[in-house]
Amino acid sequence: MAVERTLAILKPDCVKKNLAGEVLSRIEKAGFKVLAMKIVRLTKETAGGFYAVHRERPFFGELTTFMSSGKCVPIALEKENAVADFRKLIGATDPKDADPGTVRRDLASSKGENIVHGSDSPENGRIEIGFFFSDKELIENM
Ligand code: 3AN
Repeated sequence: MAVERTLAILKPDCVKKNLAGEVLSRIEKAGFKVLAMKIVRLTKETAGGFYAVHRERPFFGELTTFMSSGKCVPIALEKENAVADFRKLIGATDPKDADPGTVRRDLASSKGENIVHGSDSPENGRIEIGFFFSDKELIENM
């Protein structure tokens, strides 16, 4: 299996509920290598840039308001099969549909406020990591 990179974001609900450590612990226990991590407060415009593919969706305003409502923790991760394994760890978008034992099933309250983001392909993983981290930040931390 190929070594891949994926971007996790611990969302504002995760940080506000003091669950950042709990989620990071689950990520580490699942074997992901943390390449880089920071804490940021996104503006509504920056959140809109990150989620540009969802611009036409009815929940876009709700999504960008939520993502700019508090601090987030973007984390660049690396592992074999990282994209699929991370999505398995976090579970389905709606916590009601997520498998038992997943981050979203255990900790999330709704489809909108679902604790954590994970990239949906290796290509988007690289693009999304580049949204938050420079090459220098990644290389110097490897
Ligand atoms: P995922 O994050 O599981 O890949 P996507 O890409 O379908 O899910 O959606 C992006 C983000 O938009 C999700 N993380 C979720 O927070 C939000 N979202 C998706 N569907 C809805 C919805 N019906 N209402 C509110 N927010 C939503």
